Amino acid sequence: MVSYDERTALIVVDVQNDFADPAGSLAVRGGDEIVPRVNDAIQSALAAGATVVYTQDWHPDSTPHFAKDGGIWPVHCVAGTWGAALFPALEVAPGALRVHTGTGGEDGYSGFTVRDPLSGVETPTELDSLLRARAIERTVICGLATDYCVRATVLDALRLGYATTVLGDGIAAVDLQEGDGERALGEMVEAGAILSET
Ligand code: VGL
Ligand code: ZN
Repeated sequence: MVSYDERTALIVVDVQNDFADPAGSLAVRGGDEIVPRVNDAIQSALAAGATVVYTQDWHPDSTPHFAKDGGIWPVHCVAGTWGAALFPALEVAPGALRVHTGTGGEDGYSGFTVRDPLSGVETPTELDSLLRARAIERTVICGLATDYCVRATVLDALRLGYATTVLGDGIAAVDLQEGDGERALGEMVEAGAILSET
């Protein structure tokens, strides 16, 4: 059971149709099943005056992130399309904070940074400054997918100095290789994340 306060931000990572809906182009197995737990977390966070931020993978039509353009992924979360929209069963407060990643065709998985696909140079998104402006000291992270965007966001949060909890019942993995999700969780815990249930 995780408790929230005004110095905590709940970061809901990429709970978008292409990942969460079984008909999505990069549907994560069990991606829709985490949503009730994520909604519970959102309710608890809001009730305690915590900040809630939603990240959204937000790609142009062509990006080296996609297999058709030299990357590894099917086309997904193209800006403004159904696949990029937040999954309808997810509770989103009016005026909720959203951070879009990959908007300039960048690669990378973290809500905090994007990576130039050619040079590998990483640049920050607005997420860290948004949290600092609210004097946030701790993050609680859930969403999709455990082995990509959740992993990268958790590792960046720790690197940036946030005490960080990952919600074990609020995440689901792509598992391109069997066990990727479990390995990613191990890495997060090794790096200092606390693994907890909603
Ligand atoms: C993600 C694969 C490709 C994620 C994003 O949100 O975890 N995974 N793009
Ligand atoms: Zn993506």
